[in-house]
Amino acid sequence: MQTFVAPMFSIDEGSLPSEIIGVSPLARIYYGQTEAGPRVIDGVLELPVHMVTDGTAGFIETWHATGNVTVVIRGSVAVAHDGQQLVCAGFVPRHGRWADAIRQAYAQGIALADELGYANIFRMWNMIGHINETNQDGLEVYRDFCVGRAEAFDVRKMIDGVPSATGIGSRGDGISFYFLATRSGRITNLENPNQVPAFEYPDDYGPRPPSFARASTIDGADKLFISGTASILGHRTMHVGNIEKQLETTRDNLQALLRASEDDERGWQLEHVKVYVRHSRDLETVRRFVEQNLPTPTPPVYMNVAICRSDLLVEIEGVAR
Ligand code: 3EB
Repeated sequence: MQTFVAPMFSIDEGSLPSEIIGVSPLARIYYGQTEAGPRVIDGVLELPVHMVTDGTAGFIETWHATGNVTVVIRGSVAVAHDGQQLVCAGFVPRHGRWADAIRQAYAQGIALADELGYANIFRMWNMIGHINETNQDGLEVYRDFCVGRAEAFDVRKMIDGVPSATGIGSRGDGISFYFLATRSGRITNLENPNQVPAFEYPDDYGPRPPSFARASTIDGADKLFISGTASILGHRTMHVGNIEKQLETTRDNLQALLRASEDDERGWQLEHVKVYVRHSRDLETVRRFVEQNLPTPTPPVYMNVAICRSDLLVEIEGVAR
């Protein structure tokens, strides 16, 4: 019988992180100043994502393995797995239209994860260059991306829902993504009672709604993975142009998710947050607010990037335990 071990990660600024003794990591995501396809260096899956500018420090997000790691590359995606958990990383270079290329890359990753026996995809990150610009048909790049991702998830949605996610601007030109899956842990998704589920947004926000859940837990794992969360109530952006108010609504939405678990006794506590800020002039305000309102045992990381809706000024994701 397999026991499930919670996915563990660490964040290290600048230098290489210390690894868990004796086990090489599952994957390293380099949050830095370049973007490229997934690569394997010394047997470790790496994905460089362009999320950092001069004003903010880069960091390496390491996903720790629980046993021997196998890496498989197929087409534009690569996966690393250890018998219990899997990381899939992909990169799609700039296109005039995105949907087909995104559907193909995602479908390839999902198929590979399925084949290897990691059917439970519970968390994904999508870092999208030129996210608020339009494609060659005049459709916003984010909306174009959402079409391809939705098509790739169409088959799976009927089985076990969509994963929690971040869909955010990058400083690059292409679209970088990675997702996490488990072999044995059953996934439970949570929604925020104050927000329309993203996969049910009306078509004012694009031809296909964004395919993601607000938060996910995994049976046996002591973690709550919270999606990118912003100043949205119902399906509408609140407090356009007001960073302080957007921060308050974002905090309230995060807190609603920490309380949304049916397991009332549980009492989730935020362990780590990643913070995305549209305008560099808001960085200090955001830092102060996050320190006072969303304290975590590990320091938050801040990125100055665009956000999927052009009226959103800030977005915050988290992991709780
Ligand atoms: C929102 O709540 C804000 O497309 O994967 C947050 C998290 C957002 C993930 C995604 C988008 C995504 O709709 C935007």
